[in-house]
Amino acid sequence: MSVASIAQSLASRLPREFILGAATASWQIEGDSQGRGRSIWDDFADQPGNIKDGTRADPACDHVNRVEQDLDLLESLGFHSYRFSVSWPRVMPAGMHKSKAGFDFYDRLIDGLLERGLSPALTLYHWDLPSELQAIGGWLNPDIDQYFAEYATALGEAFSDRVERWATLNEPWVSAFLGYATKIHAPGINNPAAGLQAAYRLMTAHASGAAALRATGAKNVGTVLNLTEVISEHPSVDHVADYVDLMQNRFWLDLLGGRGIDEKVLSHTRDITDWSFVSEEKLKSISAPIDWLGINYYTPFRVAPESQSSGAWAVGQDFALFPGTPSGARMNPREPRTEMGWEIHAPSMTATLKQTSARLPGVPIFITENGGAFPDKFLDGRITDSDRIDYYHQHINAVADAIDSGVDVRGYYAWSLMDNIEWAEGLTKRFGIVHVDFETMERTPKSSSEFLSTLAREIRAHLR
Ligand code: PNW
Repeated sequence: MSVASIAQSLASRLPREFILGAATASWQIEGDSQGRGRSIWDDFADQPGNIKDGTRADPACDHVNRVEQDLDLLESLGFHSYRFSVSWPRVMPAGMHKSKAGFDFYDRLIDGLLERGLSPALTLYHWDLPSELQAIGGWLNPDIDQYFAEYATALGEAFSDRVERWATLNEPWVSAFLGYATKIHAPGINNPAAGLQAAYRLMTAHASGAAALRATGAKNVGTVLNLTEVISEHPSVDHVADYVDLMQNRFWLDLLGGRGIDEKVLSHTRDITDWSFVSEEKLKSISAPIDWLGINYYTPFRVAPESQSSGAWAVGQDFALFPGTPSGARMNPREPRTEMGWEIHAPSMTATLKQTSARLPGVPIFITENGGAFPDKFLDGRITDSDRIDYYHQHINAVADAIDSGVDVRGYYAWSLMDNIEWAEGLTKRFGIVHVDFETMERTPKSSSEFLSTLAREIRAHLR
């Protein structure tokens, strides 16, 4: 089948009003660190060894200086929506004072999207915390939810008339456990107790931020979690897989669903923390209804007995990221895998969608990220990334399967619009559907962008 006919048959499986888009995040693409305040990722990147290839904040994709060109690119691809994040230190350097230049930049971006027929989907926090807020404890500071609410108010006042959909946080699991429980990400703290406290405080900030946004008139307020199916590879490790599922998935959905913190989390982490920082009042605030939930899905987690593990390496697949995990097991991804070491297994995306809609019923879901890093090669000036097209094909089909079984999935965003700084992996992993030459900053659409572009047009075309 040709790529166009694959896109056509996929489109026929999706609702007519289904939203197809592409996603990015501020620190990964913007550059122009001189035009804003500092963030924890600038500080983290300055320390040799933290980012694999020594990549720092500049120039990234030089997006701030090339925003018109990037907007034209989004328009030419025919996407319905664009998911981006605001750099907190760009609009409020030091986390506190508003910067006119910072607001002007996002004004231009949002207006540029609307002029081109794309709906803006804005994430408030995709990991670039102002350094000054880290200096007072970052996500461990008991007042961090108030700072976040002030930031949310400022954004809501500026943009609530034009932003279609708001997300408070991106993947609090990553912020808490890669940033605080281990030192894979900024701020690089490496303390399991801190990880658990950060997880809770991030969610209190979600609550105060969502309320602050609503007070400015913002509509469609939700949040984004990275959820996945956790598969036990042997009955002897079922209890380990259950705990990983608890920390990866249920912990967050329980908080949002008003079920508090599971007894099993408390008992397994008893030697790490006493959770005395939790307040009933704040737990209640976290359970305020959200208008939508974003799921970032990439790969399943397979849990195998230590003795049966292949020892395969994969980014983020380590039990240190799940404080309190019982011993005796390992994460054990199967083939085929992407450059991140992440197993490609689309049925787990369907399973994740079904499981999530059962755990948080009645909340519309968007896939806010999905995609893969592959070893792209130029041939005669083109990148024919068939492996990435296959990945998108399989996973968007998996979304259609979930819709068929009754899950309310409203849209899907490809990660990512363009190659960018893949956090601690630096520029060594390319997730883009558009190639970026990091010397010349030239953008070259890959074949996968043509596939998604055809799909975006076909979804609307079967209206007629
Ligand atoms: C997500 N892990 O990050 C982020 O939202 C994106 O900014 C990022 O580029 C994308 O996925 C690809 O990595 C993650 O280690 C980073 O489990 C690491 C993990 C999960 C998600």
